[in-house]
Amino acid sequence: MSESEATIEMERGIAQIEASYREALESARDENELRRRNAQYVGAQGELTKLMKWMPKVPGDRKKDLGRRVNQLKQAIEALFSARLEAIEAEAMRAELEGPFLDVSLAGRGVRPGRLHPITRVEAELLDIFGALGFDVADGPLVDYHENCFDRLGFPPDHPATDMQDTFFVTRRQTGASATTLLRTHTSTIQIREMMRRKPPLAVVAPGTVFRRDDDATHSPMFYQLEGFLVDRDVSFADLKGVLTLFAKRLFHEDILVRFRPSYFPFVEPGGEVDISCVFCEAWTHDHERTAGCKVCKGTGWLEVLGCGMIHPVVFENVGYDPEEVTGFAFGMGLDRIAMLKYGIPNIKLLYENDVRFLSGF
Ligand code: FA5
Repeated sequence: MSESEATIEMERGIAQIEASYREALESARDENELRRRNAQYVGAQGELTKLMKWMPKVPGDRKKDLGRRVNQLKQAIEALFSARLEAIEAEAMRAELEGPFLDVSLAGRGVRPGRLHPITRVEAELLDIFGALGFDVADGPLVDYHENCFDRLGFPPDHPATDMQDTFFVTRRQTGASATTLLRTHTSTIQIREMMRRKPPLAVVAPGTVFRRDDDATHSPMFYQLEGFLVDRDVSFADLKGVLTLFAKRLFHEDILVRFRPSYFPFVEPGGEVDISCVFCEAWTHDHERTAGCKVCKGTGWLEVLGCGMIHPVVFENVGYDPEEVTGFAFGMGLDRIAMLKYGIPNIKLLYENDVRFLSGF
């Protein structure tokens, strides 16, 4: 191929491209088509790029002019491409904005908030109720001394206390060498600790876990109690009845009936147990037929919820209070028992099986 042929090819190519590119780019209807057509001119295999292959053969005096024209053409194509691309994008945006509304949001999965464990809920409710009556909240250690769990509470040394509240011992007293420690069997240990620490008047509630060698549908080796006690001058059994009746009404039902039965605990005198009218057959409505068929209260209409009594003078002496000066009452309830009654949970074990439904609402 001669030099003049190369020049002619380039001239012809440039003329062809000049004649066609504008129409080609302007008639492109969308971005893809525009890019494709642009590439046909200035892409790696594009016509303008191919034209440059003639350049080495073009005579020296024409090289500069043809090179400049190819460059100008390339710039013109690129400028037109950019302008068209912008216009096409603007048009697409306008069409989308003016077109039918497209809802791109998905109905979400919904957040399912968890719930507190039934025992935690019962505990919080009780603290609210007793807090409103002016009771403070106290805590104590899970491992405590034999003295705080039994001796100072007036359990006589030969008392079968450790049978009555089958105890897990941590250490045993070795001929007086070291104190006996145990997993507390009731929260009454906190009565002793708080009374030794503070002077009356005082009104305290103390929730916490306690441990006994017990294991059946209504007894667990670890369970929760809430202890309550109030010490002041002239505290009477009427105060105890008033506080516990109010507690039962607030926790369960305004119309609930409360019954006090005599019972024995070494640290109270007189001592009693409190029954509430059954919350399942709603025994306070006196629907005798319904109560007769109730499996929860076994037809009696009553459910036992706690132990209580007037604090024994011996306990006051053991903590350094003068029983001639102060009187007081104490009570202790099983929170598991109350949670089971409140939420209709048939077996205490269910509370400790980590069944996630207990935390997701029921
Ligand atoms: C006591 O533990 C006394 N400290 C309560 C008390 C305090 C009486 C102050 C007087 C004055 P009792 O052993 O009855 O009492 O237990 C109290 C409650 O704990 C019971 O009514 C029952 O609801 C619950 N309870 C007892 N053992 C278990 C167990 N193994 N599992 C679940 N709950 C239990």
